[in-house]
Amino acid sequence: MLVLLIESSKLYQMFLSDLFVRLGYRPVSVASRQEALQALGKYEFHFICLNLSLDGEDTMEFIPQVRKLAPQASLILLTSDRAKGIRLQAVKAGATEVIYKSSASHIIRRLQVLLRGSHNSQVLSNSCRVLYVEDSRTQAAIVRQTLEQDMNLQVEHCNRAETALERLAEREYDLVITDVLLKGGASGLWLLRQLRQLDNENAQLPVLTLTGYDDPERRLELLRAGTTDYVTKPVLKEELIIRVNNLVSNKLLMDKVLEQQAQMQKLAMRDELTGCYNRLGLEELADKYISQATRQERPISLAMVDIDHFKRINDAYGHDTGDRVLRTLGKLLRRKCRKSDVVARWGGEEFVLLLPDTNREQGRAALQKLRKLVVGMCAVKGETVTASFGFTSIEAPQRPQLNAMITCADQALYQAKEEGRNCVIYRECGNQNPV
Ligand code: GH3
Ligand code: MG
Ligand code: MG
Ligand code: MG
Repeated sequence: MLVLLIESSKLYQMFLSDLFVRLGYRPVSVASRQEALQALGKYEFHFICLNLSLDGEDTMEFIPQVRKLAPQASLILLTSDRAKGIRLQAVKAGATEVIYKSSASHIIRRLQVLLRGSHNSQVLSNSCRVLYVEDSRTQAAIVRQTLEQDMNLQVEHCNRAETALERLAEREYDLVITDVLLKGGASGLWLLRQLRQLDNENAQLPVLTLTGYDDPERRLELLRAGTTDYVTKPVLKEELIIRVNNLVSNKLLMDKVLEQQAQMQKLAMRDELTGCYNRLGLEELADKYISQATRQERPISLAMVDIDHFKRINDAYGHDTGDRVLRTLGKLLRRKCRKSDVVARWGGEEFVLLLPDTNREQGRAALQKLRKLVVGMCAVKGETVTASFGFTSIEAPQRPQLNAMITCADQALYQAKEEGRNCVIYRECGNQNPV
């Protein structure tokens, strides 16, 4: 994020510039009004620091010009003038806040608060969990205090990288903070490398490393190993807060995006009219269930269900009534099947049921039960609606395949229609003769 520093004093400019860099911002320093206006025309700034004594001119008049060019930015006036009414005057002119140039720590503290208020206003909930690896008890106590008290985060602390890796396998975290040098065991760098090599979501977990070395070689080594960010020791509290805030906020945002993606995928897998899975959904889930059945050598059955004389219902009572029957049947199938069963609308008035852990006998019993329920529950204006069922089952050592099972169940369904409808027919997969 860009920060504009409008400051004529070289010393202050250096101090502020260095501070913002440490806080994770990109400062642009200018020394005059003209340069400031040029920069404002070129870039969009999130934060602007303006020194009142700029050029010895009347800065109060300059504030509205800056405000006009950066209506969204936080505009901070830095001043050593303690005269009464300055703050009010500045805010009226368009400034967001005024900071008095007293001590450096005062400026840092005030800026910190304002920066948090400007765009990092997201309050991290205490359900965010941080895994913190640190061998020094004193250092651990200080950092924990900041994370827990100031940031409202849940912190789990451990001394060793090996322990951290075990914890990561057991629970979910939103951030890992690790010291680099850890006495009597593997280093934070080792932990970082292990983490990035995992083949689960933890490989993408944000990691903040705390390092005692501030030389470029070490920093590059950490970055190459995959650290998301780092803080050099001694840890500046304000810096830690901002970096942790950024990392956790990004993680939460990414979680939200992934959740929305999953939600959209879920919607894409559903049939709008009946709420059952559509073909895409069936294929996705069948993949999972079929490989599971193969791996565990468990039986699996697949049924094709088709409403009898559905055309007549449409013709006699209209398409809307036909739709209502489809919805009722979809709901009935979903309610009466097991949770692990997949109920999908194959198209028109045909449904596919994928029944994991179900052999031929169990399949027949379940489908007969469903057939009777359809007779009892799906009536239109007093007229009974029935459905025909064709199904097939696969058991080890035979390997189930979705397409082959569908073809086979469809043949069995055709047979059911031939035999007078409202019945359940089995056909062995790969065998042309019905049993
Ligand atoms: P059978 O017992 O042999 O299955 O006879 P059927 O009339 O059920 O079979 P057919 O395949 O001849 O007709 C299916 C009908 O289903 C024709 C089509 O208009 C209707 N249909 C397909 N999709 C929908 C839908 O989404 N809503 C409604 N209301 N009708 C649909
Ligand atoms: Mg250490
Ligand atoms: Mg049909
Ligand atoms: Mg039909």
